Amino acid sequence: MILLKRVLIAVAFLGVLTFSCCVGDKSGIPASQSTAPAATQNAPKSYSFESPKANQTFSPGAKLDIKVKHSGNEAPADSIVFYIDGIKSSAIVGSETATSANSEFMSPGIRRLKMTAFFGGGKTESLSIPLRFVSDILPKPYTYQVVGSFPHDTRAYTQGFEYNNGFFLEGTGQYGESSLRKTLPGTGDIIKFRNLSSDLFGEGITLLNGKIYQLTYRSQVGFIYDAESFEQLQKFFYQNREGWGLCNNGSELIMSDGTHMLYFIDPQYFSVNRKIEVYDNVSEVDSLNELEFINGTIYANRYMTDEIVMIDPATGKVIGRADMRGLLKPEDRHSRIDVLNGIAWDREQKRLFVTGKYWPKIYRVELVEK
Ligand SMILES: [Ca+2]
Repeated sequence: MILLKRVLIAVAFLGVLTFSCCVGDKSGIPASQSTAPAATQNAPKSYSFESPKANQTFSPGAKLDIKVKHSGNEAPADSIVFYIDGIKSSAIVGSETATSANSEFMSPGIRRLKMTAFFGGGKTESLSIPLRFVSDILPKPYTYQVVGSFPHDTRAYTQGFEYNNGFFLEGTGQYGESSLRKTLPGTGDIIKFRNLSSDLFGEGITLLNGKIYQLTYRSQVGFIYDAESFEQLQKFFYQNREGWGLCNNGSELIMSDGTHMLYFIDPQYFSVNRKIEVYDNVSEVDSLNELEFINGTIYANRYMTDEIVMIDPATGKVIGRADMRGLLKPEDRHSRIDVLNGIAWDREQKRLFVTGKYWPKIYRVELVEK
């Protein structure tokens, strides 16, 4: 059933070409709502992009060569202004058809290049195409060294994992099996435990200012507990179709939802302060799952992989990727064993712990640049 997650995360880069044509109207009433003759609204499109092409891929910083084509019987526009994601980036006048724009300020993701042509008499015409910006950074490759191991409950379908003050905090998933728990690293003993209602599938957790936040998979609801007593303090709601991983940067919750997006959320009002699109130098990096914020970098498991990616929270660029293959030894596999998921950071002693769903062990690892 969990495999259904894969189905819902595909992000297709289908070109959506939008076009609008309107007659200048100081009344502020959109042309579609005005009484302008139908012939005006269906006027031939005067301009199209020759370059770039819709969905063309760029690295931030690349010079965007823009070329437009004028067609039809109408006189050329007096001027054309170009915008990237709403920011004025270039302009041409008269019969010019080519210019360039700087994309240095672009962070990775799908951005829209829009042209607005201004004609004599106040008529304007706008056209926009999506462009795809990937990262300009080659992620550093990492491998790992196992420094130690600790017992892990093989009934724990790990969805959230943190370390705090001598204990692991763990949120588990599956309907009827979901829980929040606090365990002792040395023995695996469960010190505190709380079940979720059997109609909820627990997901990521994070500890912030004495409160534990826990997401659920498809119920679009999260829970806040007192970190000491596990008493439920509050519920919160989110728009993402699915909740996956959770961590925090000390002031905001950072949430994944199975896509390549990460959301920075106000922990009091649950508004989305901002979001980033996670890209490496080739494409978007999706299936972002359990998260950890370590020294200003977001570490993320990628669902169904043995990979942990390191993400710059300012830009979404993947700056490193750790190949964790071989961490779980054949003798530790059992019939219900599932994927690597769970990254916890001990800030005081600078120790990194990783585990997986139903894994019998938690590993303390050090990541080593290849
Ligand atoms: Ca974590």
